[in-house]
Amino acid sequence: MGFDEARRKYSALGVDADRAIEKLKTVPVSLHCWQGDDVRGFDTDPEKALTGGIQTTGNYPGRAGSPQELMADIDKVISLVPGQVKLNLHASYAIFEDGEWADRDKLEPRHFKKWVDFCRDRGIGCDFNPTFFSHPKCDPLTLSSPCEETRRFWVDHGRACIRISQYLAEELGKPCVMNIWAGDGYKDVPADRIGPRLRYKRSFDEILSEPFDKTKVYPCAESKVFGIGVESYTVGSAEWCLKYASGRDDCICLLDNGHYHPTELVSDKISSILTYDEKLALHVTRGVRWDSDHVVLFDDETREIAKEVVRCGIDRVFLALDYFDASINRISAWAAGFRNFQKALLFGLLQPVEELKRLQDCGGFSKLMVMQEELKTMPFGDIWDEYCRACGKPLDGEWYPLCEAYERDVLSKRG
Ligand code: RNT
Ligand code: ZN
Repeated sequence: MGFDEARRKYSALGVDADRAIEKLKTVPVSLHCWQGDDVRGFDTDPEKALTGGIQTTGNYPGRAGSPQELMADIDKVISLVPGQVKLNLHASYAIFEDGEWADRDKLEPRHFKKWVDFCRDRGIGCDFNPTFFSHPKCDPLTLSSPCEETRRFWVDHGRACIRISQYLAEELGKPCVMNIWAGDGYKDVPADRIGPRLRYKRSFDEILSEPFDKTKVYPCAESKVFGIGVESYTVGSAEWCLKYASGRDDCICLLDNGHYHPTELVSDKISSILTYDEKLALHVTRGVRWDSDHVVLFDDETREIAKEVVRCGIDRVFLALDYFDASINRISAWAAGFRNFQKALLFGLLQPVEELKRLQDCGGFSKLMVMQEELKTMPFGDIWDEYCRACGKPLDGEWYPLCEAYERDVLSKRG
């Protein structure tokens, strides 16, 4: 049908497609570096097991094994996706030079200089995450450990990460969201539930006592319901993180939509938090049974999340992706998830929000249902194509062959 005709159809509903496209171009979405190497990082033995209740499955060839390979892969992904990319780094992706190495409690901004150069050259911002997993000092607890030496090590790691986040924000001139997630918990029924939670609180307080500029660094607390090997109890539960973040002016609640019981929907939680808090952060992912990290699809819940973000204020929400699939081409997984979330955001921006609200408020529920259903089959694909064109990025049907070529020319040659 083509863009002009599609634009007319949306306009008849009171929706300005050009405005939606222009807006989406300015919305940063954080691209998680960890999809490129199965969450291994560079600061510990890459063959060690992933801990902290997360797991990658699959052994697809071509995993990035060095900073250079990971950067090349991120560049490839950036070339395949429309929109405003931001990079999301974990502390375990520190880049050491000349045989130097620093443990996590001793990390310094300079260990991320190469990443700053990478982001600056591409004009993008960078978010950051302390890494409280896959390390010998996980006992297996970290910030909630009863062992004071362990707890202190991880607090020092968190404080080092605040300094690194401040450095990233200052160097790149863009705010840095620093997300705190630790997989602390128990496989089986604990005898003491409050002790670890009290220690977790003390650790968070100590980390956030590190001075930082609140207009540049945005610390977050990410909750989880359970993880692999920690099925019975998670220290940083939903209630814990919600209470912690809402109780302070320097911490934001981060919702990962893979971290709830399967019938709980993050799309319904966004407005509850934004009733009280100015800001919210999201990890957009896809839960499947026990796994919380499948590649994001253009599915009902992803669209519903995006619609809520748009309706509540897209500028109030820090958006990040969080999935890792090692069973398919990693670049394709990465790009598909990013594109799908862009699609969902564009879909959200193309809703006739005022009219739908009016129908709800005047009790027009029959028409509301019909309209919401008919919106699903509007010529959305033509607007999406135009958005990709406007961003100078490949359309659906064009980007996957580029992935295949990269696999043939680059990934398949890796050892
Ligand atoms: C794990 C959390 C967390 C991690 C990343 C690697 O369940 O979602 O956000 O995925 O920090
Ligand atoms: Zn997450």
